[in-house]
This record gives sequence, C-alpha cells and structure tokens, in this order.
Amino acid sequence: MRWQWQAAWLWDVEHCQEHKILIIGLDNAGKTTIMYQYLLGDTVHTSPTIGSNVEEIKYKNTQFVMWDLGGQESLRASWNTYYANTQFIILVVDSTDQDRLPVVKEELCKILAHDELAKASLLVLANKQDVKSALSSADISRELNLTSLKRHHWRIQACCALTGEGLNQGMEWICDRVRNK
Ligand SMILES: Nc1nc2c(ncn2[C@@H]2O[C@H](COP(=O)(O)OP(=O)(O)OP(=O)(O)O)[C@@H](O)[C@H]2O)c(=O)[nH]1
Ligand SMILES: [Mg+2]
Repeated sequence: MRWQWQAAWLWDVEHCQEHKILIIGLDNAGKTTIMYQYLLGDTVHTSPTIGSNVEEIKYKNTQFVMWDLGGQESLRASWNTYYANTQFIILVVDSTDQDRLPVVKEELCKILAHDELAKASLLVLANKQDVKSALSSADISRELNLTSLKRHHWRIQACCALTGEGLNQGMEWICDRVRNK
C-alpha cells in the first residue's frame, strides 16, 4: 500500500513539475513563431526578439516553461545566462538558409559543450518546410553532423511554423523524454 502511495506521489510530482525548454537558433529561424504556435495554436506577427520571451505551456498534462531567445549575433553571447536547469533545447533551423548552416553548427557545438546543458536533450526543428528551396531534415542532420552527438539525446523534426505542421511530433518526443528520463 505504502509503495503505491509513494509511486502515485512521485507521478504527481513528476507531472506537476515544470520542465524548462530553451528555444534557440539564428535570427529569422522562426523561434518566436514556433513558441506562439505552441501557446496559441495560431500564427502571430513577429519582429526580431531583443532579449527573450517566456511562456508557460501545458502540453498533454505536462507543464513546460519555454524561453525563446533572440538569435541575432550580438545577442548570442548572452544565451548562456539562460542555461541553468534547462532540460530541453529546441534548436530552430531555417531550412532555406543553407549559407548559414556552418554558423548554426558552430553555435550548436558551443551550446552542447556547456556544463549546464550536459544533461539536456536536443530537438532540432528543420523549419520553413513550406518553402520550395528548403533543405530536408536529412540534409540538415548531415550538415550539422548530428549523428556524431553521443552525449545528448537528440531528434530532428521537419516543420512549418506557419501551419504548425510537425510541431506536435516534436513535442511528443519531448514528452516521451520526460516520461523516460
Ligand atoms: N515561410 C515560412 N516563414 C516562416 C516560418 N516560420 C517563421 N517564418 C517567418 O520567418 C520570419 C522570422 O520569424 P521569427 O519567429 O520572428 O524568427 P526568430 O527566430 O524568432 O528571429 P529572432 O527573434 O530575430 O531571433 C517571420 O517573417 C516569420 O513569419 C515557416 O515555417 N515558413
Ligand atoms: Mg524571435
């Protein structure tokens, strides 16, 4: 009886707990659009983020606090001030911006090398799949050399922030990781 009560209590704690997600990526990748799709299920008009936006989002009974960081070059140096207690990193990639994929790769290396993110799981969203010239998620995975990542759980998901396509699959993976951690 006692262990059943403890198990139920642990389940409650787990599910009432807020899980911290950081949404990062270069400027214009679609981070803010994605966060508000998760919050509102709708497309919002955005302007470049200076600093950050934060929202509480409940997805299928799991509570998250999502931080959307500005991606402009001058803002990237302060990303590390948000890293403490982060369980999930969502890296948003503009799949039409092939020229800057080496910059994305460099930023990703720096992020994942950070001690405070050693236990964080990584979801890469290959955004803007509605654009004809967009690279596929397989292309982006190869460009970022994701298969070389051994210390972090990771997943790549193609999506379109304007329609929301692919975003639920990304959150499903995050929720699986919450349950299985
Ligand atoms: N075609 C298309 N455009 C998109 C998509 N997602 C976002 N955008 C557009 O891309 C532009 C930038 O989107 P934001 O969400 O503001 O980008 P951000 O990553 O938050 O940019 P910063 O705040 O500067 O770091 C906006 O004009 C969006 O409407 C998408 O899936 N497809
Ligand atoms: Mg933004």
